[in-house]
Amino acid sequence: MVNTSFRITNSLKKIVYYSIFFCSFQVTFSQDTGKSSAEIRGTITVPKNNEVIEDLYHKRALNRYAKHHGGVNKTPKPYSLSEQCVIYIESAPQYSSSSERQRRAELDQSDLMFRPLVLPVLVGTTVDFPNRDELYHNVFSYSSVKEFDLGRYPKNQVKSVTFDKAGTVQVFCDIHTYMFATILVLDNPWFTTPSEDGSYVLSNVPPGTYQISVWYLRKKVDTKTVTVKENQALVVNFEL
Ligand SMILES: [Cu+2]
Repeated sequence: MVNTSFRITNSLKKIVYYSIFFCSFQVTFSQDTGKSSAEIRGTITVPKNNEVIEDLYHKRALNRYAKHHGGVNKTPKPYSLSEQCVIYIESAPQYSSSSERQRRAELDQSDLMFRPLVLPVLVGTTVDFPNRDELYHNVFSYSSVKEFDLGRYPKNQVKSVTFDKAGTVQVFCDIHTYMFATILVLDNPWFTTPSEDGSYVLSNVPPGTYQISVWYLRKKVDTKTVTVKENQALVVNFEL
């Protein structure tokens, strides 16, 4: 009898120990990966008139060299909202380097335009700049975050740049002066682009108080201070 009750007590102890072990393991694991059930979601409403894009199309159509190469006879595919807009947290606590964010991205040159118009990347990302046009492009930036000049290169050639410092990089083409794009090099993985209906979700955000910003076309257009709690789905809408 004594033996049996001893065995039961011992088994109970083991269960308690293992439970504590697994619980603490899960908490540690969840903190290490930056995983949290909190999220920030909402809708971004953009103005109907898009003067920046209209101006780009207009200047592109006037380009003599492009005309000569048949570049402007083709109507370019309009930019989707996800190619024009980025939502991101300005600065966030430490996150695990095992973040699922890709460290490779692409800024396309096609139909005499860069695609997307704004490209968000995590610091350390290498961006490929493929030329998909029947003519030469010359991608460059004088940005203090990363200065580069890729020189002239023809169709199907790809040149790459690694962005190892956070900040804003304005990208241009030396041949087609109206071509522009922005690379947002961000120091944390909590950024996203909206769907066509303007909705967005920032998932697995650690609880805390943040500045959340919206970049639209050529500049940062809004910043809000928000506090998100554990297990909360915080709604933050933007009207630009
Ligand atoms: Cu060009």
